[in-house]
Amino acid sequence: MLKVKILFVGPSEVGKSVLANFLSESTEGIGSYIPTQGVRILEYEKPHINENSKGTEYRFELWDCGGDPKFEACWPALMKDSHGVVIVFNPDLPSHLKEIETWYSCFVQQQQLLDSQCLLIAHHKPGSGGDTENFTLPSPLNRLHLIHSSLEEEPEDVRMEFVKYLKSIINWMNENRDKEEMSIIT
Ligand SMILES: Nc1nc2c(ncn2[C@@H]2O[C@H](COP(=O)(O)OP(=O)(O)OP(=O)(O)O)[C@@H](O)[C@H]2O)c(=O)[nH]1
Ligand SMILES: [Mg+2]
Repeated sequence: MLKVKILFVGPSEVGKSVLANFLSESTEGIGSYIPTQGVRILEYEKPHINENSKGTEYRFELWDCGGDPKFEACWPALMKDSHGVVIVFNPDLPSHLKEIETWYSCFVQQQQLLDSQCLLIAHHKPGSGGDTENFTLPSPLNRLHLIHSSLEEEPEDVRMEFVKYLKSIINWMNENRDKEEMSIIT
């Protein structure tokens, strides 16, 4: 059983916990805002992702991190051995475009993860402004895979895109393992 560790990071109150609950099929509903203290670790069982030719099984952990800068001291511990980073932001707030650059730099670049291991989610809370799909991300964020999430309108789109992302992470892990095996026998 291989553990796959995926971090959810980004500014506070954007909906990281709501999304992580939804994607991990937690029964917790959406209530009033409770800031995440440090981190919550959610187990995510997704049996049909586990099918691959080698019969390897995967256990996913979603690490839902608190966005408050006061937890910065915990970040190095959270980042350790992570396989993927999901950055969630609010597309209605122009300041977030700048802010997510910092999250990207700290959690992806400084950790030397590949851009393909990072997923950007523009999370639309209900009742938010309509014209928010037309923003442009500054470089280097424009190289990243960006998806929009709207749990009230298109919940299954988000789920499908997230599963695609997890599959790409697993493919990458498998390739790495194959390379390691090759380097041992050659
Ligand atoms: N109805 C609805 N409310 C949402 C949605 N996303 C976020 N909210 C509201 O926004 C609040 C904050 O969302 P959280 O998921 O707790 O925010 P967070 O990013 O985890 O915040 P921190 O833990 O402080 O970093 C929630 O308590 C909800 O009230 C959504 O898709 N639908
Ligand atoms: Mg939270």
